Amino acid sequence: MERTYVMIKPDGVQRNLVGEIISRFEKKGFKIVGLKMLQIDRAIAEKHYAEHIGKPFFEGLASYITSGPVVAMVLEGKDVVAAARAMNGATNPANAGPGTVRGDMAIEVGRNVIHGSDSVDSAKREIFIYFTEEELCEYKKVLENWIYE
Ligand code: IDP
Ligand code: MG
Repeated sequence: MERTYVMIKPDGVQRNLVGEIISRFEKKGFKIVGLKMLQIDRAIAEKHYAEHIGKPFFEGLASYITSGPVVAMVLEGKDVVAAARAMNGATNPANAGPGTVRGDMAIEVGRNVIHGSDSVDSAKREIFIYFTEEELCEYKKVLENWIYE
């Protein structure tokens, strides 16, 4: 089973969207295997968004992502990396379809509520920026036979 890193950004926490967003992933059938709240500091922001350092939006992104607590989670399931990205919607909420988190809950790219890893490799890297192996839970859920054939 694949794992991905999903994070509700500070605007999502401030706007009381935590429960609704987590609920979407639960309803879909994905399993939460790691969950915590934390406040990102500058060093973690630079690590997470290393590929964007130097871009015109990076300083705005760094101050946004460090501006308040985030909710960090690891989700597990079949093809969950691509599925979570699809559920999050396009980076710019203006282009995100209805039914997606960004399409339904955000307006501007600089306040787009949620993060999801863009590949299996990114997921592995990002998960271990935020979690240790010991913080991730391996467990069975009784509904698995009703979610997977
Ligand atoms: P992603 O979050 O969909 O993977 P990326 O291109 O990796 O999108 O950008 C990371 C984050 O940086 C975005 O989610 C958004 O918060 C922010 N961002 C990206 N492009 C812009 C921009 O043009 N203006 C402001 N913020 C941006
Ligand atoms: Mg990205």
